[in-house]
Amino acid sequence: MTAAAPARQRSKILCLTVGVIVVLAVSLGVGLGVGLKHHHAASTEVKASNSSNSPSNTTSNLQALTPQDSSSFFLRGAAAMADEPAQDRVYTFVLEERLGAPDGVEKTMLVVNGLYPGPTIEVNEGDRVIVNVTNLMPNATAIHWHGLYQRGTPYFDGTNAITQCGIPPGESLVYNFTLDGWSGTTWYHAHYSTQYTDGVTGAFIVHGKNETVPSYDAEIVVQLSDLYHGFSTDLLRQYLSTQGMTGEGLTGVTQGNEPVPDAGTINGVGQWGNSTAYSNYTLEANKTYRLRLANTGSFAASRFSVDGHILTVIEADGVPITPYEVSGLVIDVAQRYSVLLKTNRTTGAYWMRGSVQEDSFTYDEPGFNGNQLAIIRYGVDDSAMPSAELAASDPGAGDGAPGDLDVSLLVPSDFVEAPNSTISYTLTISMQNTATNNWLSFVNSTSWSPLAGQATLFDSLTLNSTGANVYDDSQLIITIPQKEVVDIVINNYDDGDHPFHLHGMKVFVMGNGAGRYQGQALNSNNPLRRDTVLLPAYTWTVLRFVADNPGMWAFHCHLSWHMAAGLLMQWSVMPAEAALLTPPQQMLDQCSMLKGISD
Ligand SMILES: *[C@@H]1O[C@H](CO)[C@@H](O)[C@H](O)[C@H]1NC(C)=O
Ligand SMILES: *[C@@H]1O[C@H](CO)[C@@H](O)[C@H](O)[C@H]1NC(C)=O
Ligand SMILES: *[C@@H]1O[C@H](CO)[C@@H](O)[C@H](O)[C@H]1NC(C)=O
Ligand SMILES: *[C@@H]1O[C@H](CO)[C@@H](O)[C@H](O)[C@H]1NC(C)=O
Ligand SMILES: *[C@@H]1O[C@H](CO)[C@@H](O)[C@H](O)[C@H]1NC(C)=O
Ligand SMILES: *[C@@H]1O[C@H](CO)[C@@H](O)[C@H](O)[C@H]1NC(C)=O
Ligand SMILES: *[C@@H]1O[C@H](CO)[C@@H](O)[C@H](O)[C@H]1NC(C)=O
Ligand SMILES: *[C@@H]1O[C@H](CO)[C@@H](O)[C@H](O)[C@H]1NC(C)=O
Ligand SMILES: *[C@@H]1O[C@H](CO)[C@@H](O)[C@H](O)[C@H]1NC(C)=O
Ligand SMILES: *[C@@H]1O[C@H](CO)[C@@H](O)[C@H](O)[C@H]1NC(C)=O
Ligand SMILES: *[C@@H]1O[C@H](CO)[C@@H](O)[C@H](O)[C@H]1NC(C)=O
Ligand SMILES: [Cu+2]
Repeated sequence: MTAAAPARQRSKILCLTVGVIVVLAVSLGVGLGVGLKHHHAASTEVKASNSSNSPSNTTSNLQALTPQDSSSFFLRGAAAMADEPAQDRVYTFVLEERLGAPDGVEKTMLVVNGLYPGPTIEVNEGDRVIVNVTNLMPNATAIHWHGLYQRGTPYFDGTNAITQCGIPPGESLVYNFTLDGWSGTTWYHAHYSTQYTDGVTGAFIVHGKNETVPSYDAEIVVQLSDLYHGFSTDLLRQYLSTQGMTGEGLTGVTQGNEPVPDAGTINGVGQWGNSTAYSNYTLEANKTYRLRLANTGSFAASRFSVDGHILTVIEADGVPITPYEVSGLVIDVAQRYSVLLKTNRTTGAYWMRGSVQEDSFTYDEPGFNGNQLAIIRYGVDDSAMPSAELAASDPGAGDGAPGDLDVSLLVPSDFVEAPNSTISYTLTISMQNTATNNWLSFVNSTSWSPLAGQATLFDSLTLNSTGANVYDDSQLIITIPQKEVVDIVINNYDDGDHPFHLHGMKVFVMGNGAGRYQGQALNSNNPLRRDTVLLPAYTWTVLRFVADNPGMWAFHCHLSWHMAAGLLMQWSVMPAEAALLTPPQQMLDQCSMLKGISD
């Protein structure tokens, strides 16, 4: 590798093809040549009168998290809510700093209503969701409702500096949107710098009017996450710096190595060191449970399994899937799956596992524990613990075990032929050290940086443009003036995997493979559709989407560190129509409040 991009200790690096090296070298040259002078720190800091910006020094003053019973993750359920008429579902969210110890180690967190994870939103398709978000944190915030279309209300997508300017400290904003054709399992999270890494996440379940999935008896939300003992903005500063994550007790760390987590959680409870607290679920024997799984983490994929039980995958990112039996499944950051679990084994207690995957780790984090556990019990006492024997056995396996999920074998159960594309754009992904010695990520040669007190949706800058343009050195925006079927051809020239998320619309996964795209055949025959797609290191992927939802839609890597380092671009879809959708005056007022405030 060149001096500009220090080699990372990943075996995958050996897979580099000569062709990719050439293109990478060219892309690095281009990237280094463009001005990076306007790259700001990753968030806009606002000093609140009674709060310090260094959370680690103020922990003693903070209130502890509100304890949360595992039973709160049981849903009311699709059947129970099926007969309820379409209605307003009203929620109050108060965001604040709290002291938590999800895995037994105390840390400063940013949470909703004192809870980690935050309260679950459970609604029917067609309902209107009204959430009054009050920000009692020292920095601004924005809440994104992951995967939802926001058709007609693009300004409620909750993406800082794109669809809103941020809710200033001490202020409130009422999000108000209707569930329009989206159903399934999703989540909400802060979309402001790396804030969600510190805890602002929660489940969002939308019961479809006519979901084509097998029947089940009850449903439970299971949120899996990696967990950092450090505060995210401290980790981010270190990650972006010249010396990188190097610190006491760490060896072999070079610039660009992402922060490695310490542990993980299952519905907010994990184990580090000698901690032995487990979230635990009492089920009934001989029933079928729908487990709605979400990886709400920031960096690591997570493998889910239940000892001794086969799982049946029936949903991916809100898309019903032809039932697919697995022993376990790896869930990439921000992706969701529903699996059916049958309580058909010998009554007892069994480990549920959320194993934090280490393949993207580039150094050894002292004390790291990726083996996160929770307990399911049926037909036994609440004090029963999983047997040592089962704990030691291969998770989810046994005679006739079907093996783990292969994402390429997922088949949507509602057959849809992908429409032919009408326009195509190629994007390249790379990460590199810059002329100013910062480690940044690039889509083509642009590294995204949020503009303080602005929202690209509210600027009419793309009204008269078409195609790709770079604004303010940091905003790569592709404008689609009228409805198109867009192909995004992505060449990932980086040595890391990136779970990319498109806001506002689902994508068809048309094809992928090693190296770069050179016209390889695509599959339009009922391809997988979802909103978050893993782009493995040194591969090409073609995604297709129907650009007919007016708004400004972020397309970005969902790893907190990569997004904060600039791995984001925007699609301005039908800007003339979007301009007619006027945000509440309150949102524009909040822009004025935040304008000019920058670190
Ligand atoms: C607020 O943002 C600043 C700048 O990124 C950061 O240093 C600080 O830790 C943040 N504070 C909180 C509580 O999020
Ligand atoms: C099971 O969960 C409850 C809270 O829901 C908790 O009080 C209890 O300690 C947990 N049991 C174990 C073995 O961790
Ligand atoms: C939202 O909550 C804040 C803080 O409690 C309150 O002041 C405000 O009136 C609420 N807004 C609405 C529209 O209810
Ligand atoms: C939500 O938006 C709808 C449609 O604009 C409006 O009629 C309704 O009054 C709003 N509700 C609240 C609580 O703001
Ligand atoms: C529900 O979906 C099934 C299977 O796709 C279909 O046969 C049926 O007509 C749908 N019903 C409604 C009311 O849409
Ligand atoms: C775990 O417990 C052992 C024995 O009490 C102790 O020596 C060790 O320091 C503890 N580990 C941690 C990480 O607290
Ligand atoms: C579950 O079903 C099996 C097979 O039908 C039966 O033998 C067993 O008694 C049932 N268990 C319970 C707790 O109902
Ligand atoms: C339990 O149900 C699964 C399907 O989820 C099935 O594959 C398995 O054979 C069943 N096991 C028993 C012991 O009936
Ligand atoms: C899509 O394109 C193919 C050939 O490229 C053509 O055969 C097919 O008819 C087109 N489909 C539609 C719906 O236009
Ligand atoms: C991004 O870069 C690639 C490779 O240089 C180029 O083919 C493509 O047109 C660029 N895309 C945009 C949107 O500028
Ligand atoms: C767009 O073009 C029209 C007509 O040329 C012009 O009047 C308008 O100011 C332009 N808008 C923007 C935002 O540039
Ligand atoms: Cu990434």
